[in-house]
Amino acid sequence: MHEKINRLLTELDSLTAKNAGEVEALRVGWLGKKGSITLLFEEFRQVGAEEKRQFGPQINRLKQAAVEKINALRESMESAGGHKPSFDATLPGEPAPLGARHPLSIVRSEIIDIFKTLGYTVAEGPEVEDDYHVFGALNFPPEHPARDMQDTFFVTAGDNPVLLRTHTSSVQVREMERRKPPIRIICPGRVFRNEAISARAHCIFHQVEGLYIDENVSFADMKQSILYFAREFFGAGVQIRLRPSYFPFTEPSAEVDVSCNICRGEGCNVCKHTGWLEIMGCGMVDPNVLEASGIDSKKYTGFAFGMGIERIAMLKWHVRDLRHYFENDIRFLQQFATA
Ligand code: 2NL
Repeated sequence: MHEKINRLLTELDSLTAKNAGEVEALRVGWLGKKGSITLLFEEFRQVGAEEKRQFGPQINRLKQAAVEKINALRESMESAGGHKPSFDATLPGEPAPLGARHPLSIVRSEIIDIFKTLGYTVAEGPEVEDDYHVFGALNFPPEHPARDMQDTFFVTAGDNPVLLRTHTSSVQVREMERRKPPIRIICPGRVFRNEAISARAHCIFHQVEGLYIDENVSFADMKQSILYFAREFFGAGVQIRLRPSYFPFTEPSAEVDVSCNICRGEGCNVCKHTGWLEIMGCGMVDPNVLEASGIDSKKYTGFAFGMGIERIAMLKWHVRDLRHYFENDIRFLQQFATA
């Protein structure tokens, strides 16, 4: 009996199984009704008292070892995915997380939709431009500081440099060159300025510019169009005010403020206690700009305006730092999810 127990112990040591079925076959072969260990116990019951004392502990250790070995084999099958699946295939699936539209994209669409109701159509053009379409055609004097290396990203230097557009006015110039009035366009797009990145400035940002050219287009038309836009975007209750300003491409020019919708004019830190928030620049297109693109400035007049999408989105949602728009932090972006 001693030899039998030792032989079974050695055999037990070298047991292996390739799948759950084999583990089950081993269990039956060792511990089942006719298993080696069960039969050994039957044999043990027949022996005398002296032998029982001698072999009892050994035979119990053998059975214990067999149970442990077979359990270990079964566990290794399950963790390898062999036995039962570790998931319940009848449970409903986990929904795939939905993304959200980028806040700049939401605001751009809203702005475009409002101007579409006034008959504007969207125009787009190249981000990589020549000096003429970004500056020359827009009445920038040759030595104007905006052409300076400090502001403009140059792709090539020299007499006829290639550069990244600093505003989408270049798109409007191209439209004026190839079309006859009436022209009523809205030009959204990415623009580039060589600035140090901070909470309030970035080297890439987004603009929407608008241009309306026809006979008898007046400053009053401009003011009313902008008031309509402001009330559609910020709410029917808002007021606008125009402050005199300067742009090389418009004369006269103005800065547009909208009444602060946060404090309703009471004064808060968003409007810096003025009750007003700046939303865009605008003006009557300078006759030099019309003539440069082949439009008769005696017959036609027009107005133009431009706004930064980042700034408008900051005012809409009280975004405190421009860099949020470019960092793609899911915790920021998810706040704009609609579903
Ligand atoms: C601002 C101000 C402005 C324009 C853009 C424009 C374009 C042409 C002719 C005349 Cl082709 N003007 N655009 C006019 C006034 C202001 O933008 O603060 N933008 C962020």
